[in-house]
Amino acid sequence: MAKYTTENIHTVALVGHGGAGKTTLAEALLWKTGAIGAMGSTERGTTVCDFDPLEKTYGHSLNASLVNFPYKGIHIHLIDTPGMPDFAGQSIAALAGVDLAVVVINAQNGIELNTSRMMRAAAKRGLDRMILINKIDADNVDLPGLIARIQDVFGKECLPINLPAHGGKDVVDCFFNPDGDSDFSSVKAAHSALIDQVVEVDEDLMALYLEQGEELSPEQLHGPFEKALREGHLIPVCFASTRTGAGVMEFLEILARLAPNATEGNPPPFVRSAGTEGEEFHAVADPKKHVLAHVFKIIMDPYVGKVAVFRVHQGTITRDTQLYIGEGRKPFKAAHVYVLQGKEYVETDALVAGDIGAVTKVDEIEFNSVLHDSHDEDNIRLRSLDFPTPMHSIAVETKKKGDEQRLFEVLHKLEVEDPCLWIERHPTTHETVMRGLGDLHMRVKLEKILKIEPLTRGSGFEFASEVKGGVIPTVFIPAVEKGVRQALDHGVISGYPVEDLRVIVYDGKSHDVDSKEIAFVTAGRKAVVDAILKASPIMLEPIVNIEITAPDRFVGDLTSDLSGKRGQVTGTESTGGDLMSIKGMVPLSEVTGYQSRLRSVTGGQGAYTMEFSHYAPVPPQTQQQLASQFKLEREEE
Ligand SMILES: Nc1nc2c(ncn2[C@@H]2O[C@H](COP(=O)(O)OP(=O)(O)OP(=O)(O)O)[C@@H](O)[C@H]2O)c(=O)[nH]1
Ligand SMILES: [Mg+2]
Repeated sequence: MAKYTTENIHTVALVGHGGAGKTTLAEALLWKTGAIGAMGSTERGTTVCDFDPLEKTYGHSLNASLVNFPYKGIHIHLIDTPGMPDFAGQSIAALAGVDLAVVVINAQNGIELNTSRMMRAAAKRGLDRMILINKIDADNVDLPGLIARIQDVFGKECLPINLPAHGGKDVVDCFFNPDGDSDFSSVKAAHSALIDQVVEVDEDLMALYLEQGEELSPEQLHGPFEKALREGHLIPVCFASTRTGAGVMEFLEILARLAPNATEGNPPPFVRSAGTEGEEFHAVADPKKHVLAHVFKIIMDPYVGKVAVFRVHQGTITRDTQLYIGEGRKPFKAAHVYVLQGKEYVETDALVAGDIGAVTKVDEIEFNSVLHDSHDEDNIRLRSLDFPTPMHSIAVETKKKGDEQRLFEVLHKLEVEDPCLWIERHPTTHETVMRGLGDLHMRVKLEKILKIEPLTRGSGFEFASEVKGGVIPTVFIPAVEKGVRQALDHGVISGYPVEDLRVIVYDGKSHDVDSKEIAFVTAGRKAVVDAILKASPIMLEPIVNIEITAPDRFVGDLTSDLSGKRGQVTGTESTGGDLMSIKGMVPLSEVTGYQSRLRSVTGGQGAYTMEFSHYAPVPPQTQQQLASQFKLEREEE
């Protein structure tokens, strides 16, 4: 059986923007607790969490990875998530596995795009939140200024729980410690601010505190502290440098002593229903109850097969437990249960409520599946998380004919691992399209697959012949179809393929001597162009909501760049420090490859996200412009 109890399990996700130091922090914690003998680094590609070869190439996390370690009798399950916005699918999904989200902020950059996004996502999920300001060793950091900005943007509930001391070489606790020296602010003031905030959630304690006027003990404060976290009434802020090690032990102490245990977080939003809505179901983190576990991550491991990573919310899973999936038709028995440590699967006897573990080789399990061991819990599901809609798409095809099925299998594997990667098969063109969150997202996924290249468009229409009396000889009907296809493939008004169309040929003429195949091809092409032009066609294009974050000195350049791309700026606001967020709407066609545009405008200091908004007709002058340009090209042909 497990060597620890549900009350001793703390589950934590490290989230925040790319490059903030999450993976290095996870590594430092593993090292300090003795789980590893030496500390690796993401630059050298030697960390436990970034084990994927592509993560080593890019120097960034691309997947959420799991580690666990004991510290002072507490068992900590930690999820290191990717911070780059393109990989948000993995970081948002990880929130369903934990009770506490620690948002790591890079002291040099302040609040960045994914800082705000993950703060919001964690709050929406009802998670306890904490902020860790990392890289306090770096030059030119303004920590008091950053605290002020954090409070400005995320609220006065963000209060330092420790403070840098001795020029950032140390970090001094302000929660258990009522007094002391620090680099700025005073420990005493920070301590009272924290305690004041905590007692606000407990009237009795507040009365006692005011009457007695004496120090409350950590034991007295524990319950109210957890309550304040649950209610979002307190968001502790701590400091660290994972490079020098300052604040790492202090953070570990906080994780062990103050992070919620598996019974102290807000209950996960389960519902009992066959649909998405339904009556709420309260899982109770009790190892003796029926099993209820939720799958928040799927790994398609080339050696192990399908791996389902889940959080046990109720009950105990052993290797003999018979489990049902979702509506509970067919049970399966997990031959082995595992705990993940980076890339290692460590077999274990039992996973209790609060634990994060995995089973392998069960094909029916999907992302978001609920596993249970009694029909009493059939049709329980966890409310879905909000994922950004993948807006970038590319068509993929195999070089060799006959490899399509294999390609589809490979793409499907990528899809089941990532909630923000969609693979679609176009029913008429038979085109396989991959949709993701951005250029980088697509690039990384494509690097996983070999030998793929952009598709030449297929034939997206239905063709029928209703020719009567043989006015067009049957042998020439395919020629007409060929001409029609040519017209549709090359576009009629603008050079974009025309899709979803039914063309019926019903009449024509032929001549015994002059009728040649080429004549029918041409006739078919011209007839379609004519018909479409007579229908006064309009062109529609997808419009996206875009949010850009960059230092304020670039705002002018970025907004005018956006306007130049037929975009519309709907608002700009400060997100703290010198960072500004620009929101707007822009046609998708104008922002393909925006990543490199943004990089060149901001010198690599900008980030952006976008999601689909709606379809809108292209402006008349654009349509005209595209049309006349196209006409010119056609004439040149
Ligand atoms: N100066 C300084 N650099 C640090 C510190 N912590 C991490 N770094 C460096 O910052 C860079 C990014 O660190 P990572 O741990 O990979 O950051 P991450 O948050 O995991 O990034 P993503 O995986 O992209 O989300 C690396 O070059 C680290 O060596 C720190 O405390 N001080
Ligand atoms: Mg990382």
